[in-house]
Amino acid sequence: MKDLLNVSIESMSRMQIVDWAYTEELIPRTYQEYLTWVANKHNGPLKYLEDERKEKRESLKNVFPECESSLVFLFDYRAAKKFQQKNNSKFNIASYSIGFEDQDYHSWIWEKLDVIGTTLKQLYPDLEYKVSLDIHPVLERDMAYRSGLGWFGKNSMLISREFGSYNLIGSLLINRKLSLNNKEIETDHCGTCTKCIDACPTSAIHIDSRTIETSKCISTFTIELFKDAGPPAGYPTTSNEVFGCDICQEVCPWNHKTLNDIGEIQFSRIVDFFNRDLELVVSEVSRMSNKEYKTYFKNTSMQRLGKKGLLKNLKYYQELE
Ligand code: B12
Ligand code: SF4
Ligand code: SF4
Repeated sequence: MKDLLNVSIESMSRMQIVDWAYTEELIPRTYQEYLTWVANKHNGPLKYLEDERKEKRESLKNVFPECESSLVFLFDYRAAKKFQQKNNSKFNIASYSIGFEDQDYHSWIWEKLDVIGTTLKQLYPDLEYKVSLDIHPVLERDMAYRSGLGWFGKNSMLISREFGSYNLIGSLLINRKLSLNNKEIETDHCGTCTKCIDACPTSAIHIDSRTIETSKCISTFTIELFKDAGPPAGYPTTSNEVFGCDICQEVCPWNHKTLNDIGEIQFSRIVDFFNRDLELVVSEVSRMSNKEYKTYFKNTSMQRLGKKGLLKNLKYYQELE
């Protein structure tokens, strides 16, 4: 197993994996906190977090009955953030959306996890695995936490001491135990800092519970809501968020030093698209048919939002002009 992982380290960095860990804990350490969050209605419009899938999040066995252990990986998009900081775009989009060659991260990361799973199967012919990445009822930040990859920041992001929070979490649920050691659980390193809470334009962060009130979060409004039910107070922003929001990560000291350590991506078609005057962006999106929009943004994170959803977000900046 160790040999396989040594061989894989090089290919892991090509997969933008900056850290990974192993855990045999199948039950989230913060399931009760999640239940409290739902009881307080902080899931807002995201109903899938309160329906019958709520109980499923109590154990990985509910998602993959044979599960005995899991490998949890952090997929890095710091190079995208660095690129955006250097090439000040007129409109801001979440860095993850350009961090994987402009591709929707679900397909990009899924493919990489599948490669790792297939490689593991060569070593253990009886091994079965299931990829866990957003779509299953799994508390993924908790998986990363209980495997020792980081702590829950006050902004609710999983933060790694070495790599910050500009990373996505993807896991393999495995039907057997592997002879691997656990990392130690990371302790809290937020201390008395409140930068993320002070910077959030819509006051979406609850300081006591380290959770987000989803209905106030710009990320919900700009990515998850396709119809316009009105934006949270504080949107539109002075920094022009039109798809997702990274503000509570941008101000986090744990993301500052770690950005110095890396290079940047060279190009992003999506950033180019949004680096124009508002009028031009709106007229180009408006003249596309729905089909043309889907073709233009095919395999990117913007595809799911759709033409209507994007125009809904842009409308609030038009109203400012
Ligand atoms: C729903 C969802 C959202 C919602 C709600 C976010 C939220 N904070 O709950 C919205 C649409 C707002 C959202 C936004 C974003 N998301 Co999101 N989202 C999810 C999703 C699908 C489920 C999260 C969930 O279950 N939330 C319920 C809350 C209660 O759980 P939680 O956030 O994990 O919080 C835990 C801790 O806060 C802890 N806890 C609670 N109380 C307390 C108290 C104390 C004292 C302590 C120590 C801990 C603690 O328990 C909770 C349960 O485990 C996950 C993928 C997944 N399946 O897990 C991605 C995920 C969390 N999102 C992710 C990302 C990248 C984002 C954005 C950065 C995207 C963007 N740029 O716009 C923003 C960040 C906003 C933010 N600050 O959280 C990543 C986070 C990676 C990381 N390093 O943390 C995930 C893991 C996706 C992935 N595969 O990588 N997201
Ligand atoms: S993602 Fe933006 S709106 Fe949501 S909590 Fe963070 S700063 Fe606030
Ligand atoms: S900005 Fe400060 S309080 Fe917020 S997550 Fe980062 S270290 Fe923690």
